[in-house]
Amino acid sequence: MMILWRIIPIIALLIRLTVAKTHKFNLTASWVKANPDGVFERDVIGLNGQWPLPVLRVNQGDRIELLLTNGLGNANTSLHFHGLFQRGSSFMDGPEMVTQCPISPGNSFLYNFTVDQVGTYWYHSHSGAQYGDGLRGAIVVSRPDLEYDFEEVITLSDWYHEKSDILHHKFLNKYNPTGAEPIPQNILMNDSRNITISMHRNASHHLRFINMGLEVSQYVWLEGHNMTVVEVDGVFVEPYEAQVLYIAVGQRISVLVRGIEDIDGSARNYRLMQRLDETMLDVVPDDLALFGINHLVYNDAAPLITEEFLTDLEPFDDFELTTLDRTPLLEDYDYQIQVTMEMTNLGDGINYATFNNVTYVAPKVPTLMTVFSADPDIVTNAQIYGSNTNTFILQENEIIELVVNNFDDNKHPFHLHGHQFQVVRRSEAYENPTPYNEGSPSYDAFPDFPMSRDTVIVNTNGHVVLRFKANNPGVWFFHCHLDWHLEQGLALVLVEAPLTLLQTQKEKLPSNHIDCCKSGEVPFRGNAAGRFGTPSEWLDLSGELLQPPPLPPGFTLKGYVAFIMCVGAALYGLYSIYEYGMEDVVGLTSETEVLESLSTALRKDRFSKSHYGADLLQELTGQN
Ligand SMILES: *[C@@H]1O[C@H](CO)[C@@H](O)[C@H](O)[C@H]1NC(C)=O
Ligand SMILES: *[C@@H]1O[C@H](CO)[C@@H](O)[C@H](O)[C@H]1NC(C)=O
Ligand SMILES: *[C@@H]1O[C@H](CO)[C@@H](O)[C@H](O)[C@H]1NC(C)=O
Ligand SMILES: *[C@@H]1O[C@H](CO)[C@@H](O)[C@H](O)[C@H]1NC(C)=O
Ligand SMILES: *[C@@H]1O[C@H](CO)[C@@H](O)[C@H](O)[C@H]1NC(C)=O
Ligand SMILES: *[C@@H]1O[C@H](CO)[C@@H](O)[C@H](O)[C@H]1NC(C)=O
Ligand SMILES: *[C@@H]1O[C@H](CO)[C@@H](O)[C@H](O)[C@H]1NC(C)=O
Ligand SMILES: *[C@@H]1O[C@H](CO)[C@@H](O)[C@H](O)[C@H]1NC(C)=O
Ligand SMILES: [Cu+2]
Repeated sequence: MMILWRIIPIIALLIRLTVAKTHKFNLTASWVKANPDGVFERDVIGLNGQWPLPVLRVNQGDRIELLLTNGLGNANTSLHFHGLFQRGSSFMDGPEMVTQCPISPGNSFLYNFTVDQVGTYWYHSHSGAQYGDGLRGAIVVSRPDLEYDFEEVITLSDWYHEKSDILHHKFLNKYNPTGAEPIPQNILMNDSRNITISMHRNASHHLRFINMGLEVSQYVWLEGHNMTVVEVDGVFVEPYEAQVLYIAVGQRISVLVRGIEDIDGSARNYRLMQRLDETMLDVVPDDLALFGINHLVYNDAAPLITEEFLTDLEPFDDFELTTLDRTPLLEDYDYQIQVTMEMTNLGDGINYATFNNVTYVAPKVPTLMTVFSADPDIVTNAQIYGSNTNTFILQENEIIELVVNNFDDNKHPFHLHGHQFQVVRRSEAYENPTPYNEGSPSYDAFPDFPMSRDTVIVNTNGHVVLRFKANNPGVWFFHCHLDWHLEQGLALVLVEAPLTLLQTQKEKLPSNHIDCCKSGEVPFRGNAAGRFGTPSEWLDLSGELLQPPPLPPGFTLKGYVAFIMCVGAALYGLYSIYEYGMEDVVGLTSETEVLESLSTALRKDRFSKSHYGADLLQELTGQN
């Protein structure tokens, strides 16, 4: 009897751990009206007519069955579960033309997978820059080992008044040859502005911050309170005191905040500040609110302070964090991938982003479908995945080192699907491109217990070195999460353990996948060009989608004039970029106007270093 009583609680615990729940969601994406910044009402993508979107709360081991119906009428869609590994279910990862066909209007797709992680994640459309239209929300997997009294999920984002597809067309345009990114119109917290959070004296508050923006990183700081960082991107870290957080798009940081202990009855309220990192913007329009002023409320009767609360914007450095489980450095890689990213113009005059001179162009067949339709003897051949997709084959269980050299005057948050990576080296920002120099005696040794996360900032003109173990067979996208840059092709694809993937996951692929391709008339068999059959047919890529040819060397007179017009128009466009409209551009026709706008613009660093070469611009304007 005694023994039985002792065992019962253990059995109860085991049952609780093993009886995982299935969370069913039946969601239709459709256009609804919303005015999150209180300034402008626009169409956003709601789910079942609601926006903002719900927080998906689950426990580790639970299953999510999310049936997504595309009720948009005029756009494809898809859903990615940012940060979740999708171990054994790589076909549920979501990015269109990588792991699935786009869900065309009127069709449905069932995302069905188990969540085997704990922490703060989010879901978002992975069709172009569509999540900027609001198809994004939080996923929270509760953390039983952490003690706190109250919890808040707090989302951050930049906000555009125009729809993403319209911005996309203006952005990827020969009239924008410098690739100036669209400037957002506002800054949001929790899809709103000026929000209030109830605080409790001497209580422990767990705040989960998620940057769901399209482009701009944000600083976050509190008046009168410190923060203890306990998690970044689903990775638990040794408690780390911080005053200022810096959160790039795609990243998450969870903190504990203790409510003020000895506050008397006339308790005042405090400010929770957020600020856009305007160094990521080409221009900062006068009327763009860089700050958001939000409130930590102890006393509803006390006033809310509406002035900005300023501080030195010195965020803690995530490179200094140590994972809570002190996972040691992955020593010695088996396979190293080095990529150099640049922004450059191709022959169509549009500004693209490249890795090793190749801009990602989606294949005709989703890459995972290429794996699943290939024979074992050809599936490991990188050639079938296309010559314009930046695809790398990873051998199962190898230690991979991924080096990213940033040859651009902006910082970029890179995100890897299917993994968390160790950040073993991250350079500072530089004036000029400074690639990784392996074995350089001037570098610090790699940390013994490196920081790990799924989205990392590469500093301006600097580099990062990332390591992970290829133990999750799948097709994983690695891309800049600054989504305008993804649109410019700043992506590569890792085909991880293709043979195992083919042998273990093909049989699990729901027929829904193929139906989705069929209804959208997207081929789902063959190589990147949609060819299959004999081995030589598999290796024949004729008809694959390719990037435009390079700009011709040296400009013809005609090209020269066209060039001036384009640059002039774009620079003019840049200065009226808040409107970001082509209408503004067409007004600029006289040569004088063009040259005037050019010389003004030359003061902007970014242009003098642009890929047209400073020489040409100097020649045009007579400046040095
Ligand atoms: C999902 O909801 C739609 C519309 O409400 C309904 O027609 C459909 O039967 C539901 N599907 C499932 C699987 O519950
Ligand atoms: C949806 O995707 C298909 C396949 O990529 C494409 O042909 C079609 O133009 C897309 N539809 C829209 C509305 O973007
Ligand atoms: C989801 O996947 C599980 C495991 O493969 C399967 O048992 C279940 O039937 C699926 N759910 C639906 C609605 O198809
Ligand atoms: C923020 O909201 C509070 C409460 O609704 C209001 O008193 C305050 O004026 C607002 N501040 C701004 C800047 O809108
Ligand atoms: C923020 O939004 C989420 C999701 O809508 C909600 O659960 C949460 O209560 C909100 N928090 C605050 C402080 O408004
Ligand atoms: C605040 O909380 C701590 C720890 O829970 C406790 O030791 C302390 O007495 C509390 N202070 C007050 C003023 O309640
Ligand atoms: C915040 O941390 C700083 C530095 O550790 C310390 O000086 C300060 O007293 C702390 N503030 C609060 C409100 O705990
Ligand atoms: C990219 O192209 C340039 C010019 O053709 C060449 O110098 C450079 O080595 C190439 N870079 C890579 C990484 O292939
Ligand atoms: Cu980028």
